[in-house]
Amino acid sequence: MEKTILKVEGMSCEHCVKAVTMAVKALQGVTDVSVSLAEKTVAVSHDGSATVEQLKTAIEDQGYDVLG
Ligand SMILES: [Cu+2]
Repeated sequence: MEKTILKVEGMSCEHCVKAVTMAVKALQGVTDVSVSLAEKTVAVSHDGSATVEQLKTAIEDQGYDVLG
């Protein structure tokens, strides 16, 4: 199991949290998604089936900027 923590700009409310969580959880091998609005982070627990690039794309597709 891997844990990837991404810095994400633009999330401001529970709707954003839900949109990002749902989008990332839909990717293969993702078991848990934890969003912190205060720290602007998205922590993803996954088995490596989805690449970090795919995680980033899923978040960007929802309209948010992934800084790293
Ligand atoms: Cu929002």
